[in-house]
Amino acid sequence: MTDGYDRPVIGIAGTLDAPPQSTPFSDIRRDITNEAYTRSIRLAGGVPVLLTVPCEEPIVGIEEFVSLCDGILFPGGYDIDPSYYGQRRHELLGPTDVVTDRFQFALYHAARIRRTPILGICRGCQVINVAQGGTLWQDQSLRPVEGTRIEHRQYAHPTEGCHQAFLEPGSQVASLFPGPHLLVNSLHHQQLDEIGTGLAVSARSEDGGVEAIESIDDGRWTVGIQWHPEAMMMRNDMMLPIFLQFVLQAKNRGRTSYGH
Ligand SMILES: [Mn+2]
Repeated sequence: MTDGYDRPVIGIAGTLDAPPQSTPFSDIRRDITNEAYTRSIRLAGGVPVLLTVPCEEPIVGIEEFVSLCDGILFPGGYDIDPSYYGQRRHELLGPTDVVTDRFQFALYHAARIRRTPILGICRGCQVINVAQGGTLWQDQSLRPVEGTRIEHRQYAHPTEGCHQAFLEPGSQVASLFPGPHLLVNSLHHQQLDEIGTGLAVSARSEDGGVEAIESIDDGRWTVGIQWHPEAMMMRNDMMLPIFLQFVLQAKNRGRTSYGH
């Protein structure tokens, strides 16, 4: 048998979500991910596992989760409670869930201490920025734009590119792609505002919105993508380099760095 059982284990941070209409357990939420994330990780050579949201307080088991994983993915989801970045709730804020927030921030900080490679997508990109001390525009309409504003809520065609992301030369994200810009999908109503400590912007949209961030010079591979590469992967492999690099980083720097 040629299988060496050496595929990196990629933990996907869980999300508590409303149960479907069909279930009799109507008061019991589901702890979810979706097949676009798991399929993208598998196509890149990783083994995805769901890290379920602890509901007790104080939460336990975070260290065990991080020990199990070579890399951790923070997926799309609901808005982050703005108290995490020192703001009151704006009327345009969407639904939030404090239990998921509490878990994901604890998981993020534990993973950073362990130097575990981190990929954040959409809300996950926002989790990275807020965890590093950055802030968000609670709705895209609140961000001042010079010139033509792009509609970033393109929910009708979730797997299709709809606007360009201009890649910052020399950035890790730019190094994954051959050209200076990428056509990306856009399914977000919030945007990054102030960028957190130790992070740099690695892509912007035509209207100046932040579309990707990454950690700088601290030896940790932490990348946030505001678009949804996993959903675009349902259509073609254009976004595969993001997942290949994440899984490679996980393989090289995951559990082997235990104790550093
Ligand atoms: Mn966008």
